[in-house]
Amino acid sequence: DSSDINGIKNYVKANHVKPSDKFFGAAKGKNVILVSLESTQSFLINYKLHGQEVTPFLNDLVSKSFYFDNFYHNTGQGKTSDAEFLIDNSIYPLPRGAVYTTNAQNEYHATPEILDQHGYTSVAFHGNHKSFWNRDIMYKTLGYDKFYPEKYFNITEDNSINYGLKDIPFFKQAVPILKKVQQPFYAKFITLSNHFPFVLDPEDEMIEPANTEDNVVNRYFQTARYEDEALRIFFEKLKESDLYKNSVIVLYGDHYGISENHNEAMAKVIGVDEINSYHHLKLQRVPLFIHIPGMEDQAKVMHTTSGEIDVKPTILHLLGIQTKDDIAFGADLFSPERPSFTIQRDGSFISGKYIYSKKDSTCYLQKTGDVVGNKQCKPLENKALHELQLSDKVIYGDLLRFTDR
Ligand code: GP9
Ligand code: MN
Repeated sequence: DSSDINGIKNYVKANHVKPSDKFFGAAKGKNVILVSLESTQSFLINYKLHGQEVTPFLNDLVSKSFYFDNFYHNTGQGKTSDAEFLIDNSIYPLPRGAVYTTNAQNEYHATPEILDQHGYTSVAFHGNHKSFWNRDIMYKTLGYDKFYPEKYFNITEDNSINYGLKDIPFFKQAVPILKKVQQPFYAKFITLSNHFPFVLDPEDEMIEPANTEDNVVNRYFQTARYEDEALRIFFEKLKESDLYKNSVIVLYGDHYGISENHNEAMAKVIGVDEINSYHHLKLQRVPLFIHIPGMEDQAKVMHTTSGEIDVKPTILHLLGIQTKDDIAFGADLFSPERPSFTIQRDGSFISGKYIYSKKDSTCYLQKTGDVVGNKQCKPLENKALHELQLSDKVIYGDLLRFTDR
């Protein structure tokens, strides 16, 4: 009932980290362009296959952005939609099922709703059917003003594959629509081409497949290479207008692309004998870029252990919006006070010092992968479970009904 919200408020307040003086408001009034990178894992960044870069555009972007190399997805069965939920709410998705489909009628206090009070328009673009993951319903709940799904694009047999429109025509067709959106805006782009089973038309292949025994893994590099080219074109199109310099561009990998079923090939890819639960958790890293045109000279690789849960307060603080009364479980990525810590949906965690696998109850040193006694991980394991429980309560009890705007 409504009294449950008080315990949660207290927990969130106690864990709130104060924004960095330097970054608070650094992008005040700018547009936010958010790009969900389908199935994109961090090991691709700066990876060389057959002597070639798999993500040349993103590799170059590292040197012009705040790039987070210990950033993890926190998703569950709701995959892309769970990542979207985390990014907009800083609340964990559910232990089973997809919050986008099971709890789309709840009360939320998502970034689009908050930004609405600051004069922003929020839109989302995606080259698949509007009802996939119940997006058409959930986007209204979260405060998106307009959703541009499949029917707003010219989709043909030639320019689509797998789940829908290919990423290059997606960005090419979306930018002219974006140009007409009232500024300042919060605009989300959900890519699609790098999706299992990672199929491409021959004319879109820009790198040879890898040569492990596993064709899924082999093709993954090719669809990721194609996605990278689509991003290059997207930036080029943005730069043709004022949109580029008036925006902050946030790119994030939504979740893993290569599941545990492919561990044998992945061991070869990352150069280990066998993937244990330590390697598995490290493979849950996804790239996060925060690119702020005009601030390229301050570009930096940020090593803080973090996750999708942390993006909402980070964006709001960059825009100069306080979040101390928000029910949010993440912490500003630029705050010098933030703890190096993130949680996996199964209760595993990664901290600056330890990695704990819930699946086989093993505590590792984060840096070396050496196994240490479980009691060293216990306090943070308890914190992870407690935080997940509180977050689940918010959703199952629809508790944001009892908070004020
Ligand atoms: C579907 C796309 C893929 O529209 O976002 O979703 P996923 O299967 O990755 O959750
Ligand atoms: Mn996805």
